[in-house]
Amino acid sequence: MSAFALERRGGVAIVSFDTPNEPVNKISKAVGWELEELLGRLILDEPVKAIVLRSGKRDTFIAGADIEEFVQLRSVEEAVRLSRDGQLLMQKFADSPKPIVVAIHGACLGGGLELALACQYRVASDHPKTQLGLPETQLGLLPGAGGSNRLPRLIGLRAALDIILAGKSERAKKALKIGLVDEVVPEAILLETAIAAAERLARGWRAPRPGRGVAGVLLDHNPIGRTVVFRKAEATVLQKTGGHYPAPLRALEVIRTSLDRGMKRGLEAEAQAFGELAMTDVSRRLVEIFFATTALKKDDGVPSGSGRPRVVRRLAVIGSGFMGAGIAGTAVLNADVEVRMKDADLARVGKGLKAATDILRARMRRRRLTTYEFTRKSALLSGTGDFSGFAGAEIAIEAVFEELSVKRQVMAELEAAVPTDMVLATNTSTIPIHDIAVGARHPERILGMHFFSPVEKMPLLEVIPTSMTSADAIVTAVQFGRAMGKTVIVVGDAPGFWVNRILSPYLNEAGFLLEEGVPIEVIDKAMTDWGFPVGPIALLDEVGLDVGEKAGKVMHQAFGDRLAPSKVIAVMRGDDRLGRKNGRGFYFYKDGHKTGPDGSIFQLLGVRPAGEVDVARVQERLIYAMLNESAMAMSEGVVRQPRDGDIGAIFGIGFPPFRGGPLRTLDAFGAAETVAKLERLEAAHGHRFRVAPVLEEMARTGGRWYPADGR
Ligand code: T1G
Repeated sequence: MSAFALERRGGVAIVSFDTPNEPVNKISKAVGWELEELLGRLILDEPVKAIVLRSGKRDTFIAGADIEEFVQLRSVEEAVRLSRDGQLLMQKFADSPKPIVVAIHGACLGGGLELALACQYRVASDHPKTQLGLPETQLGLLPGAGGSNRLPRLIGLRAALDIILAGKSERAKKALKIGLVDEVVPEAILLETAIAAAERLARGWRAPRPGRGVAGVLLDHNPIGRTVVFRKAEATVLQKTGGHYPAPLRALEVIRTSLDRGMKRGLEAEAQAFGELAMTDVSRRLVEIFFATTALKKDDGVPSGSGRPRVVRRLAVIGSGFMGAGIAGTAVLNADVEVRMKDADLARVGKGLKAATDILRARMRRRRLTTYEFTRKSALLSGTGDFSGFAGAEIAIEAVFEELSVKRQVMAELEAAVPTDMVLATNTSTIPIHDIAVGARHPERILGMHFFSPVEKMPLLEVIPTSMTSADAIVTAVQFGRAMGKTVIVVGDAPGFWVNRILSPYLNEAGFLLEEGVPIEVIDKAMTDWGFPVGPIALLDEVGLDVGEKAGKVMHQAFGDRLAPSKVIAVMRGDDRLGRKNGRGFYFYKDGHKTGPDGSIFQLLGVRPAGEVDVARVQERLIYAMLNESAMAMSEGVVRQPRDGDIGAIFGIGFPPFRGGPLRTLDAFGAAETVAKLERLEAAHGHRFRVAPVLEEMARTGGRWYPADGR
């Protein structure tokens, strides 16, 4: 069945792209051939004077080339061929003797935008779902169907680099401003506007192109200015990626070749670079992450059909502190639900409401929220000093002090105040949910929702059911977490759940290294060099040394001496150091910004800072502490499959995406090699490095966490 339907309006042929049985339009090889054949027919069809290309899908235009086809590529040559074919298809659109107008509503990404760039005129709807972008670098690739060559020519070098290097999308209004689209109209008149433009173009009218501006002439359109731009862009890429991601650097090379040596050479360079990048392990890991996160969007954590979700229209939040306000603001921002916040006294409620509103205000300042949306969403927030207004909520989330007795009391008060079918969620970072649910009259509706701080920025949510939680409650919490914009993993009700479980030995090891006098910046740089966004010491300051101390105690109590924390945090707490939150931690802070390591902690610890440090050994101890714990937690069923463990680590603690997560890293290292390394570490540093039994088993049997073909 064809992906394209044809309708005629006078001299305008309207082509509707609607891949049958697919939720989104993708440009696969087959679709590309069909599109090329259709275009050829329309060009020869004398009555047709112009063409409009639109999507038949409700909220997506074209999601790009078919990523499924990349994972089947087996050689650079094959991948180069795929890119060349894409370029040739787009060139036919660019060379069309009849004007082609694209009517864009919804996601217009990757090859979809490259197709739009090859057309003569672009009209977009002003709907929030209309996003235009080239996300290829997020897959370890670069725009390989002409986009790396066409975009800089259309919108200028600097604007093009912004879009291609970060792989980000722009909403229609911004796209209009930078010249990526020619018109932005409400969806209701999108098609008519595109048809009118097609008719004008057929009569010889040409769209006015925005001026280049002084900066454009000085920087984008002259070789010396371009050198300055490329040098700055390369430095920024290296600073952001630590050199671990080749795609943005290759994109810079290709764009430079294209602008300095012409489009023909530029397209050759684009196809070659695409081909080489498609064969890199980095791209394979990033494509795996794409498919894993997409699969998680459909995984409610219970056997399909076994849970009936409640549609959440109102959220109740107990505790209006940092986390409670973050949860409230994020729920209003992304899930667009009413939120009622409660705290012991109205002054705290007022502070919480302000903090939640500030999350909306920050988005408005960055033009990711209109003033109207800000006002409307702010009105969804309300506060109370009692339980008034809670009865109308479908779900309540408590985010009170991380203390078992306090959480138990809140749950008891909640149960007494709200209907028995309301889902009651507790935001706790380590305390087992079944301990909090002790004594509950309806434990079937109680579960954990562990958000990460800051809530509005961190993408992961752990949903933690107890053995008594109902499937309805689980599905309701998972789908609401997703509506809040989170990637949700359902994890087992064991201390630390998944993320804090694998983080615990890693942070402990960082403390032991400090006790040996290894400088703070050496430890943190060792791990940022390995690919983490921040090092373990900086992470402790961010999370808060009080939180770290509490979590450390819970994990030590639960897992015994193997997870006994170093004495460092206790010493820091003794010196009233909380980290960023009180401006005194392992680092100095000025105006809320980290300024540098505070070496005075070594006097507190009574150790001399070490001179020479073997950084590779520092990396080994920290990495293997986390990998070993990951294997152990996996074997205990803390997460249901390696995919969830890897996504949880990447989205929860910034585990380097180019490595694919701790389980993919264990597969890359190999079980036998990992066991040997851990045995050496145990001999040197004690039983905390004792090999997880599952790894010994895998070393014997050659076992892996993922099938050898990588999927
Ligand atoms: N290829 C293959 N499958 C895709 C796909 C794609 N480009 N986009 C989506 N899908 C599948 C997805 O796996 C899921 O499958 C279903 O569609 C619904 O997706 C040559 C080389 C468009 C914003 O990176 O960002 O073009 O699980 O649940 O929430 O230069 O999908 O149902 O079987 O995410 O409404 C660049 C990726 C490709 C965009 C829609 N394009 N897609 O979100 O639906 S590389 C992308 C998305 C490229 C060229 C280069 C999102 C979406 P299943 P979904 P959604």
